Amino acid sequence: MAEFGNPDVIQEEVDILMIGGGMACCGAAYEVMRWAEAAKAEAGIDLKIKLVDKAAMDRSGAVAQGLSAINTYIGDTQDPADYARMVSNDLMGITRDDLAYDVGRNVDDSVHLFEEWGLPIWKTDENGERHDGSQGLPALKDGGKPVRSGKWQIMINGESYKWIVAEAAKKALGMDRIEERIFIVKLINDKNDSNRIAGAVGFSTRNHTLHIYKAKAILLAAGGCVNIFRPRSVGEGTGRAWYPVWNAGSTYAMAAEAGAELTMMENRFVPCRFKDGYGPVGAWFLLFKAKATNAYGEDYLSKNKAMLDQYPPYGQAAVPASCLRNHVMLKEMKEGRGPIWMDTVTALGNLRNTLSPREVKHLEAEAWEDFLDMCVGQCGIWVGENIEPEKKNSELMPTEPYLLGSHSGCCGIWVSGPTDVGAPTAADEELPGVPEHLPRGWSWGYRGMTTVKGLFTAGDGVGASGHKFSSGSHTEGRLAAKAMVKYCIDNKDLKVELDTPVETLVEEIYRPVRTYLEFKDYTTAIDVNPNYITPKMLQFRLQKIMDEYVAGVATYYNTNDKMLEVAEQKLEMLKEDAMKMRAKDLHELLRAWENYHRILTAEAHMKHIQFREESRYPGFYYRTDKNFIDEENWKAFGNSIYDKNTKKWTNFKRRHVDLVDKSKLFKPAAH
Ligand code: SFD
Ligand code: AMP
Repeated sequence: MAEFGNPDVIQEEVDILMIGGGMACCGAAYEVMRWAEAAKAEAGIDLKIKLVDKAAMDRSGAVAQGLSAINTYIGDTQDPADYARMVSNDLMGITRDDLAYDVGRNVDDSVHLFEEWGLPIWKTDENGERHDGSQGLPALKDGGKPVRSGKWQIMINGESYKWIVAEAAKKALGMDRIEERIFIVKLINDKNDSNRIAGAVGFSTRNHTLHIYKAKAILLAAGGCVNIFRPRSVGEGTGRAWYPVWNAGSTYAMAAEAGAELTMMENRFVPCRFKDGYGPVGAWFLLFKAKATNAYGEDYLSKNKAMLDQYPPYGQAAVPASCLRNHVMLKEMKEGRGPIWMDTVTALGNLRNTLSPREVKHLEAEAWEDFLDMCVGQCGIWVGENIEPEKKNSELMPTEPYLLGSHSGCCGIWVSGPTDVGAPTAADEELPGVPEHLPRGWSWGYRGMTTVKGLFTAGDGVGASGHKFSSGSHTEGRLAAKAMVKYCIDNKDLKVELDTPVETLVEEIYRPVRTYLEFKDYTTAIDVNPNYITPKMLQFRLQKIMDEYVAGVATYYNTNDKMLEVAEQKLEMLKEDAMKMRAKDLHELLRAWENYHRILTAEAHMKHIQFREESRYPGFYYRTDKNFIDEENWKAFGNSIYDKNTKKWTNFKRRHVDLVDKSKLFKPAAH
């Protein structure tokens, strides 16, 4: 009988393993069966497929609470090149146009599917009036007109968004191919080719079983990274964050340990959010046309606009990048003109001048529904503080940093782009530091494949793109699924072999449990013990280091070369001490490994900031020793490789190329 500390080991061999059950993996799950069935019919190949999620797919990942907008829908008045331009502008010029363009040309199909599966999408009628998605107007694919909150965003009634998307994924894949509550701890390389993937290992968070999967192709789409920085919410509020607290950097850490090349890990997202409840601001700025002001009622974005001229060309774009919007806000806060307010009162008042009474009522309800759909905690704040948004303004605040590749950020893994969108090749060979074994150029045949053979990613995992959001992540999952099937067909005779013996894997993964069982009786208080550290305490230590030395809120997002040196030493020791984490139950075992993933992700972030000798994202972070943007030397991808044996990082540049003309974005430079 399996017991705590002595799990049953279950081994399984599949062709395709999908890790995660979020938007990207739901997209992959939906898509993969179509291609797998074709492979069976046309080539007689019967692919074995499995999806594992650490949680329950109906409510797992970033869309757990639902959403009130789909932020990427191209529609019929813009094209994928416009989209690639917007992505580049918002991420200060260093993105992969091939990846963004590819998402742009495919994403609407996912949105049409969501609607077909039952997601209510707001519509505009022939008189230009807006309606909830349940009003029976034509579907988008039949010419229905969405309600655009912004140029790219459309409004939905989306509390049950994730249920709907997960249901379609489950139906397509079948429940016998899905295992929930399995936390994957690490990927395993191939014994005969260290740059090939061979499997993954994890454990059940519900019973004492350890799961080892052998797989030819793996889609690693376990979301972004939350809680590596000390959060603004402390005490009883700890755990309140904007992005999903249960996404702990597993994507970046496991890919790095498997040897995959990471890209733009210096990038982060510091969202401007409603203070304490973390309510998103997009609907307020874009749909309600609200303005943010400083404490003295000044519209600081207009007032400080000239500040952005020192960051040409991005500061001069018609819509300044998200980080630059933070940059002007931080000036107000640092110079003592806080707090910052979202002027909800004026915005809602103005609506009465232009809209019908029915529409006004609808939008006033939306003021609440926006948060009830995706961030219910913000409604708790409003109720608790007696805020009626039509009568009382709400405070805004830049949050602690998050690492992600699908929202307004672009850190992640370097992947193969589509084969048909101008992928530059060969030129990278001239660059010093690019390791020999890596593919040259931007496409090596399988969309979404990392530099490790057979390892794919999507959504938050794909770096150097961003602004995919829920719909684009689903799309990238679908693209990866198709490519994985192709990879399996092309490698049908491949036999992968795990490079680590099963006993070693069990020993390694259950180490925190065994440490606990060995030492727990040494003291009378189980949380105080010289032989181990609790995952919670280790997390506090990580967050303190990152906050104080790697540009967290404590220093107003400032760091410098010297602070980074200190962080480097402290993180190295923390990584060592992570081996002494204890797990007194399965829940703590989960926490222990989540924290290990966080540490590696944090280390990647720090190393990349150290490598990039400029401040590319003012408003997200500043290197005060290099407080400028250096287009000449740093308009390049910052990439890295981690060596799991030596535990060292190698950082290097990859050349940046614009495939889409960006001149449309900019006004002429001011003189
Ligand atoms: O308002 C393991 N997002 C928004 N997207 C939109 O389209 N519109 C919005 O309105 C958006 N906004 C928003 C958004 C997110 C959040 C949290 C809020 C508001 C409050 C962004 C999207 O949600 C996001 O882009 C996608 O969900 C990203 O998709 P993906 O698949 O890359 O990540 P995921 O959905 O979080 O899923 C991750 C999965 O991995 C699992 N997992 N499984 C096994 N082993 C491990 N070690 C694992 N680690 C994680 C998770 O359980 C999950 O299933 S707004 O701000 O603009
Ligand atoms: P958010 O609610 O901040 O996550 O943003 C939702 C969407 O609106 C994203 O596509 C953002 O890029 C966009 N957005 C948010 N605020 C602004 C703004 N002030 N100007 C332009 N776009 C914005």
